[in-house]
Amino acid sequence: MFRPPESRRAVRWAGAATAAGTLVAFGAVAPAAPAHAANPIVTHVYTADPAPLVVGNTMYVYAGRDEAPTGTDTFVMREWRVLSSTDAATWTDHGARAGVGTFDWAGADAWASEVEPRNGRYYWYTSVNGRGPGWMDIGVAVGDSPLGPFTDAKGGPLISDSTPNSSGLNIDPTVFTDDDGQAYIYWGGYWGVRAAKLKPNMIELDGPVVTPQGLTNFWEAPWMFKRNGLYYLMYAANDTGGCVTDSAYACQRYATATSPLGPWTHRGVVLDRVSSTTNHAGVVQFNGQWYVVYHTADAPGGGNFRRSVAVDLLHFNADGTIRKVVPTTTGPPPNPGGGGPPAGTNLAPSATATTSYVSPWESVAALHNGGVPANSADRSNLAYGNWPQQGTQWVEYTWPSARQVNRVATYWFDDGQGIDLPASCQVQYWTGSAYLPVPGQSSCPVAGDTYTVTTFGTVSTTRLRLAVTARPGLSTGLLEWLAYQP
Ligand code: FUB
Repeated sequence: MFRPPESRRAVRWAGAATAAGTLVAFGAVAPAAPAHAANPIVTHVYTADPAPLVVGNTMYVYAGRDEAPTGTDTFVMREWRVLSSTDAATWTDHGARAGVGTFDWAGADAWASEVEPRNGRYYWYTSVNGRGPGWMDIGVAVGDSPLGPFTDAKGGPLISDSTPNSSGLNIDPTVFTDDDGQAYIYWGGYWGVRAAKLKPNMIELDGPVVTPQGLTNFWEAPWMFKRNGLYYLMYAANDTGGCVTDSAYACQRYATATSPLGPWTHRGVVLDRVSSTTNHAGVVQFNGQWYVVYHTADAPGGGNFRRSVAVDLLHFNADGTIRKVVPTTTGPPPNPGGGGPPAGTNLAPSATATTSYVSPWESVAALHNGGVPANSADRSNLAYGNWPQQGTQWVEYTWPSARQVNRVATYWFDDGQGIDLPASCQVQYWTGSAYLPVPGQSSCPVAGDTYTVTTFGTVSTTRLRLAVTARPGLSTGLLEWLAYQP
């Protein structure tokens, strides 16, 4: 088995295998009072290794609990807790919902976990120290609701050191279900990432364990998700080549692939080193906005073995790459939903955006980068603006082949200075030889702080244009412009 440098083991893993403890009942703990909107998201206990999951209008975060006393240089982790929020800003701790005692065959170390839903059930994949040969195993518990109760789904490890081609450290499962229903599990530590298909029962591997290629400098903590048909794998790395300067720490790198088992293409660092040596994160879309959930040592009295979960916004560029996370102490603004874009198939992400003019400090990529503005002055996810131009300017989407479109949704940008809501606007399409107003266009509303929708008769076109006329002496801008197929 590949071993990490002694210094690294001493800092991060020493003694963890002897941190035994068993909880008898989970979910019996009275929920703590709702926490404040700030990072870390809860501070009455230390929480680590967060795994977000959205069910309906609620974001759940599954997390281990760090119980190490001050000055203890080892993990003391015996339970997994569930936190929830309906706005990604204010959190409720539902207490321990599973623990080492959930698994008769386990003895210690409730390390990183992740929950995956299937057929109305919730499968909780956990890293835990089994009492068999070797150290860490991956177990799976199941419950009928996101809060459980959870029981052992298998009666033994899903993955252990005796699993052929398993990782040097069988920890940190991430489970992803593709659109065709096939589920995949990635896991691993000590630079050994592994993957396998899961059977529909979610408790057996389906085929061999493979070693995915292209996950540059993988150390541990994989997290898989999909966006706009592209697979993403984010993971902790601890190299000193652009990641960290001290390999006891880690950053989060990410890679993309066009198929779920890779090969992967490394894309860069998405989260720099945090205040704890370990760096473990998950990504989720909630009420139209993307979030990264991670841990730090930032809570009062915190440390490498007394970590706390934080939440921040995650932003994508128009080409699908991820902008580096900006950790905050405030956390994200409340996102209670309802302010998101209209339902339907939005064709904007697959288009190329151009404009008659964009201010050098703004970006036309803002139009279709999937942001959910909190209001018309919210430029946190890029903004398009054409100050100091006046009169009529335009933005345009171009597709490589004709698309059918029958409505657009517009979120206007108003910076309270030179950029204001426009006087009027008109949707136009390219006929192949000229731009014409789309037929039967409803009014082009110019309200602020909301999406406004313009409907029209279906056009089939490679180019859709929005001509925007400013109020006298002012310029105009947009935070999002969406184009829907019928
Ligand atoms: O919390 C214990 C271990 O630390 C996790 O399994 C790793 O991902 C690291 O965060």
